Amino acid sequence: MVNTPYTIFGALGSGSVPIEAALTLLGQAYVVIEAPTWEGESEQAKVAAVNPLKQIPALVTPAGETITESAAILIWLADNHPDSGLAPGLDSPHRGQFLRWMTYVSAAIYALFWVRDEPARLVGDDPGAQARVKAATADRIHDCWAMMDSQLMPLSRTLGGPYLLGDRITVLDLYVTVISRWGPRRVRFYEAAPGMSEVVRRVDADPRLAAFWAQRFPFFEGWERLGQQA
Ligand SMILES: N[C@@H](CCC(=O)N[C@@H](CS)C(=O)NCC(=O)O)C(=O)O
Repeated sequence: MVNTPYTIFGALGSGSVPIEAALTLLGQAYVVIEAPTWEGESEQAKVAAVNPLKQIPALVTPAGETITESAAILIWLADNHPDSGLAPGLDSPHRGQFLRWMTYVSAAIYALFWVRDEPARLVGDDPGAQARVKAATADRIHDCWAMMDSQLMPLSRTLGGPYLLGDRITVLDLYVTVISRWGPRRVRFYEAAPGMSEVVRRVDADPRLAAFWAQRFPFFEGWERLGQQA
């Protein structure tokens, strides 16, 4: 019997990338349906059938179930491959902190991109108001990363491993690594979150993901600063 692979509605450099990275580490077959939703209605139409919000990422599992919401997808994938170590298990003393920070990245940080990517959604066509929204959300993202760094790194240091939650890479590492590449970009993230910066640089350089990053979120000269103010 041929196993149906996972199907991901996603796009280069988008919120589907940590999910694709997780599947790469898991060695699971997957196909990506490219749907860069920010490019307009025809791209949104591709994902509308599986996600009425017309957002990526959306995952269709081999059993045919659709899961949306990046944090939920990442946690689900890790939980369904418990030997992978991609999440602390239900019996782990760190499960609560894992769920806390997965949800935090999604709710406090990723959610701001709905307005950052298109400030007119909230403030209309006024360029001055749009610039203020960009600046204010950049500051908020910086502050949220700083708060996470100050709250999570003491535990991380106690655990003493190379990753946020110890010796093994988890989907939290993948999530923070990718979301921190977006505006206001890594240079501000490095200022805000010096502890987590060491970890994301390690994940950027992970040889298991080198070919994947090159394909799905390529590094190039100056990428850490690009659009820093935006
Ligand atoms: N809460 C969602 C947010 C997803 C999201 O904002 N996706 C972006 C691309 S990275 C998108 O599709 N934006 C288009 C839109 O919101 O209209 C998640 O965590 O998956």
